[in-house]
Amino acid sequence: MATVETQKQGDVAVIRMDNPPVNALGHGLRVELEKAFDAADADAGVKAIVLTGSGRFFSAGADITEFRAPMKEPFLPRLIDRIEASNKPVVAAVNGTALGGGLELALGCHYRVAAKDARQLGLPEIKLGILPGAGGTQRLPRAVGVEQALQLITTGAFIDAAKGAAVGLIDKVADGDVVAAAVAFAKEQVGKPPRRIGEKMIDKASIPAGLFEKARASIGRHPSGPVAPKAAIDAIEAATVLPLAEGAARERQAFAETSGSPYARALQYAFFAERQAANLPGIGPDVKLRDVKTVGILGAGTMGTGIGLAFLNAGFPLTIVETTQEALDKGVARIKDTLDANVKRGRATEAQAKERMAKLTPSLELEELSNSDLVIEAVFENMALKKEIFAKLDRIAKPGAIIATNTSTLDVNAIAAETKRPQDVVGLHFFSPANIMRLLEIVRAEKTAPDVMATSMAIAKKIGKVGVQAGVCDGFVGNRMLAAYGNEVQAMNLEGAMPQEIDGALEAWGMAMGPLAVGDLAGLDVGYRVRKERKLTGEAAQFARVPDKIVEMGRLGQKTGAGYYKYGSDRKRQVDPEIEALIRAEAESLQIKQRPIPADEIVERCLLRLANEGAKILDEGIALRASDIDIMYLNGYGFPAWRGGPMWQVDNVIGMKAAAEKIKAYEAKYGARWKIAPLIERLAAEGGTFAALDAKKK
Ligand code: T1G
Ligand code: NAD
Repeated sequence: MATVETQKQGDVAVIRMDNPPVNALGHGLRVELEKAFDAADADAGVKAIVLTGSGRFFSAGADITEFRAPMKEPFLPRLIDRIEASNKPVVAAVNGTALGGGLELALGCHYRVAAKDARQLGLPEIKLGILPGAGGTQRLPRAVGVEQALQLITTGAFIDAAKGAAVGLIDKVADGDVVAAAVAFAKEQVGKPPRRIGEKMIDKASIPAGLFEKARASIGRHPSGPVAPKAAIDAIEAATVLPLAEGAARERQAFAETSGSPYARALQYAFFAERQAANLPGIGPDVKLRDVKTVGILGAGTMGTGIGLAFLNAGFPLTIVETTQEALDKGVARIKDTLDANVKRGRATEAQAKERMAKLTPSLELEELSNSDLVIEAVFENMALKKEIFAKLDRIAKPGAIIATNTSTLDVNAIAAETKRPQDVVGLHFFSPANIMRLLEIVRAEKTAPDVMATSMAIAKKIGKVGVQAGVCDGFVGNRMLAAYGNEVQAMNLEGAMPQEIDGALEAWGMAMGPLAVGDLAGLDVGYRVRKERKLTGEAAQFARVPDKIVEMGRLGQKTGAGYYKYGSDRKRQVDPEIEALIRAEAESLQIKQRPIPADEIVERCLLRLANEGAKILDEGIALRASDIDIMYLNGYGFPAWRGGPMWQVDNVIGMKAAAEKIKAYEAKYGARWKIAPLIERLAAEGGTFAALDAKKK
């Protein structure tokens, strides 16, 4: 329940917001805030006002859950205008996170004093497909300058108190108690005319020529989609030519327009879906987590080194084990190079890189992992090898250690059965590059203990990953759907759509990278090894002929300079007529009559194959929620967040009924690979949705 408490310190009224968990500025809090300010303004004994939050939050902004219903008075913009209009100096004591409407509230105060450890200051509305709607696009450029405001608002990036002070957002950084510092600061302002940011007119001479044109031109493939970034730039430009009231009216209009867009709805769905993914039925906060302080990794190849970096960057001591000195040195060098590159890119300091490297212990001895609290195996994708290793780890690893496999497709139950402690075994399926990709598919085997699942979820958060539970089946959730998606791509290849047309259509639709270019990036040999393990037959074997031939030509993708595309030294992809000729020859040998395939058909077939397979996975209980599947695709497979995910697309864009009809039509045309998922058939008949199904599980 939202509460606002006012406590007088001499002639300063300290107003404290308390609305757990993040002091979201919901209706209840706004009502209490207005009352508190009215009372403080009316109290003759009050000469100044300090506004602060509670715990680690000043305020995380507007209450996103209220976006689905008409907003109720007092509206946040008007409440902030009212605070700025106060004739008594108002100082925000920014005790911690101040985001979105929370920072806009602080900007409505006449001064801002921040706690030294306040690290999350920003206007991240763009990540929700909207723009700041309570004066942020008008007051921030007045406070920090137009360029800085443009950068902060169009990226949604967070800055800390020190940076805030450097750019003029924060007036004072408090070493000790921030409220005490703010009260002292407020006392110094008594009797002086309040400094109202909103009244300041921006000096046009301070705006570099062509700034807004450049900003519009660089929007390109913004992760928030095509609408919100432009609206934000337009609103900030309005601040440079209009007084606050008119600029704020433009902002509110743009806010209303962007809020209604499907992209904003998709991004807000993704916000909550990501948090929902961490909730595992039957595993409550009462489940005690295992204490994981040290980590060991087996295999220092593509994945082992990426996973290692993710843990080193999060401060974990790491032991990494290889079979040969050469492989070990190569892995350690890759880790060091990446740490150094992060320093060059300003993502880490020299000291941090040194500290992380110092926490790395390379070894050729498996026994070195006997003290690790968590051991992650990332060796070749070969069942016999993994079984042999888990049998050894069972003897070596300490009691209570979590033993994880990074396999991308193999049966984790069978791997766990090689140990006498299957309850300690889990699949921790990272995505390449593992130090970058946010998704961590946490594969729950039949005997995986609840505390191992809960601990794995907590570790995911600690290393900056989004943990999502998956059950055991071939390819788990993500790669099983990827196989269906890839199968349809190969079918369209043979039907006449060339790699650049398929990748082009999906990238224009918003995918970070088309599926064939992704294959070249990850290495076509990974898929080749998986197909050989699977011993494909029938249509699937036919469709695999092109990718198999490409690999057998030694074209493994970027790492060999050629795959579906050719790659120059700039790693830019080039269409290769040799591949086109190979695909056409294969089609001819399979008597497949080729035709041009329109881009929207390419996109639709990929989406529906993904969602159809996702629905089967959901029905089998391999995934807990449709929203989990979407979160996997947004964080592991380059699916644009502003498109919500394949399941969200069926619910909100294609429609369940239309999806069922289209899938049946494709089944009639192409056969069994398009067999409709019983769940889609059922939901279409009942007028149901995946979202309604998920809601039933809450
Ligand atoms: N509204 C409603 N609920 C929120 C919320 C918000 N703004 N922020 C967080 N929650 C819930 C969240 O769903 C979770 O719930 C719990 O709080 C803890 O969050 C006019 C219109 C602040 C960095 O974009 O980025 O202001 O799962 O698990 O990892 O211009 O939450 O426990 O039930 O994420 O410590 C702009 C969104 C809003 C910030 C904390 N604000 N929040 O991260 O905890 S739009 C934002 C975050 C706006 C104005 C516009 C993060 C966080 P549950 P958590 P965390
Ligand atoms: P890789 O070939 O790059 O690296 C494997 C490493 O394991 C090699 O350096 C090898 O020397 C080492 N190794 C082999 N046997 C070993 C042993 N007994 N002890 C210690 N080290 C040993 O392969 P990768 O791409 O890193 O794949 C590793 C695992 O991760 C596989 O199971 C793969 O399916 C999975 N995976 C790969 C990707 C990807 O995109 N590459 C993504 C997710 C998961």
